[in-house]
Amino acid sequence: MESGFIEAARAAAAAVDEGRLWQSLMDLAAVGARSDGGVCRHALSDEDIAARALLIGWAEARGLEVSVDEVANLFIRRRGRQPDAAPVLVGSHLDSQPAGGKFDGAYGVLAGLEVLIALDEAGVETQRPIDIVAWTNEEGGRFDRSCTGSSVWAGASELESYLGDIGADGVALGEALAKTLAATPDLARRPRRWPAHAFIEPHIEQGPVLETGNIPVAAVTGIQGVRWMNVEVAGKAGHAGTTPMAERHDALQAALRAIGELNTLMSDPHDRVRFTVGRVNVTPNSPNTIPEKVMFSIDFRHPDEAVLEDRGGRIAEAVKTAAAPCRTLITPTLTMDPTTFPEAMVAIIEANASGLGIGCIRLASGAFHDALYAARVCPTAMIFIPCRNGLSHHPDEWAEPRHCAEGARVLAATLAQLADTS
Ligand code: HGY
Ligand code: MN
Ligand code: MN
Repeated sequence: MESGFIEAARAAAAAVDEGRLWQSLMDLAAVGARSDGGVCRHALSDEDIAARALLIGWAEARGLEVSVDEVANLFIRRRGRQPDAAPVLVGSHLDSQPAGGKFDGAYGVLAGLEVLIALDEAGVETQRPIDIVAWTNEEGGRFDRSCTGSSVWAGASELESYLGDIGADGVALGEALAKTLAATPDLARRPRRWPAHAFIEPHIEQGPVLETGNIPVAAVTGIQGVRWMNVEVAGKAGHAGTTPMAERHDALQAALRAIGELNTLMSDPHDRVRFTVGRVNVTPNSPNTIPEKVMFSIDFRHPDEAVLEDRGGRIAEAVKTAAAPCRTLITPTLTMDPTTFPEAMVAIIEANASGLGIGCIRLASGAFHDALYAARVCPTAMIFIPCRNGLSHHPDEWAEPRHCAEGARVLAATLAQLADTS
């Protein structure tokens, strides 16, 4: 790296302000705050709209240019010397799990903002623009599918295919999207497709490795594959007191048999398979009516595509056999293959951490992120920071202020470098 860059990268990293970054994280966490210290900020909800308004206010106060696209992905631009050059993107998501934490998603967006402010304060001018992005509906906690904004932006799916998704609150995604866009009528609109030079997603690890090893930062090498699906089990309602057990088609008992069979299918002595049934809906959900219908979710993950294909391909038959004579219907809702980030991108993060004297290891991600889709469009990688006990998707999710700042310093140097490469 030429010396001029090194000075710029160091200056940008040095200008990262731990207290300012922490305050922005705490201010954002107040939007959708839960009484137990967590956050509930569903995608395209009033809380999401309020979080966007807070971020837009901060950005505009710094003279940054804010825009939005048709799927409500929010962009905040810091201009470069070449205004029309493909930008370097940095960001994550503002939406949270229903009982989520202060840092999942929020850290990636706000570390990006802190770096743009630090670049200004350090007087660093970059060739390329740098765009912060807050992707719409990464979590999928409200609507059945996740990574809506990044998958549409990457061309992996069409916006129209999401509009009819009905949220857990009965509201269609299209309606919630229209309401969110209507809340920022004056924002410039981005077209559906445009070139990007690179994307970096800063995120808490959501696992124990960095904290256990007392390591401040990870250069993330890739993300394991994911298979989400919804299973519907159809039985026959009836009176709990009068219907003989031998004559019942109890959808919940059938679902329990199916889940038991799936636990056997997904058993793994090496503990690398991740299999979760996180949502179960029972209809009519009355204590004295035999369940007529059950919907349960499947979240199946593994780093090896062959395992995903093999075991994922056996789910339908296992469910059908175990639930009989109840009928079953399986609907895939998310299919992401394992992704490896380009070596050059991972190496840039490592080199900048080393240049700043910040410890860094390479680590694969067990959680999925919008970076999975961005990687289809441009060279992509992630920066992880530790989180307490590896806990996430939980109100007690926590990251230390110094780790947030160290991750942002590595991000500052990395973005300064990427925004100056042709
Ligand atoms: O589920 C995930 O892996 C991500 O945290 N939304
Ligand atoms: Mn996340
Ligand atoms: Mn998450």
